[in-house]
Amino acid sequence: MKEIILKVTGMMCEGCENRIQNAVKNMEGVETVVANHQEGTVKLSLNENADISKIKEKIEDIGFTVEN
Ligand SMILES: [Cu+2]
Repeated sequence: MKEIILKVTGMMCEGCENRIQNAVKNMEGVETVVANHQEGTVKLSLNENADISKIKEKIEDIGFTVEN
């Protein structure tokens, strides 16, 4: 298992955190996802089935910007 911290801009509140968490939590290979709008981070625990680029795309598709 791998821990990844994405820098994500555009989150303003808990609603934004929930939007990201709900969009990502059932994706292939995602064990846990915790978004924090104050830090501007999305912390992911991923197993070997995860495709990080797809996860980033998903976050961008719903209106946020992934910086790393
Ligand atoms: Cu919000």
